Amino acid sequence: MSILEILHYPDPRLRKSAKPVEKFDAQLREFADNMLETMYHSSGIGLAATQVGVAKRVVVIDVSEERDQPQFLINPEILAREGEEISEEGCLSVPAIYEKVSRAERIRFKAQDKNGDMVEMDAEGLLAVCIQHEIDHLDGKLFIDYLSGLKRQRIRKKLEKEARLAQA
Ligand code: GNR
Ligand code: NI
Repeated sequence: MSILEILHYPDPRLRKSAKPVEKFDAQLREFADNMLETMYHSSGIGLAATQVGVAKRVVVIDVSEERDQPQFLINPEILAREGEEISEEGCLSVPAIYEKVSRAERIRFKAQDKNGDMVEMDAEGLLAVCIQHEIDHLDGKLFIDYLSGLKRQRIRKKLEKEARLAQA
């Protein structure tokens, strides 16, 4: 297993739209396991393949307190949305920024597991927020896109400065 490098905004690779997974083979399972290890290593509750520079529709999630309930969502799709809820979001690709975002309160979604078997489920609360956040990543979208242009520009300048300092 290995820890993958997580891209930071404004890296252009975060804006790519991910392609559906077609082959459910050992390589996919190894990649998904590496994503899970990377997510736990960074103390995240979710991670999309886009964030590690891979344009495939693979998501890992674990919203449990004990960090022992991993979920692998391959080719995830939202089938229905209900209600609206505002909650504070963060993102491993937008480090140390937390802002309020409005999302559907409940969703019905489908996804394939690591073996390619289709599952259909309902989600609410933090899990629903996380799934919506991760599917956005697969479509090249970030939670800061829901903020004002001015706020987003401030965040971009801050992270660009941090990237320059890390380089020097
Ligand atoms: O770890 C994460 N926490 C989080 C908190 C509120 C809403 C969404 C998230 S997802 C984030 C990890 C991440 O960046 N996934 O893409
Ligand atoms: Ni994120």
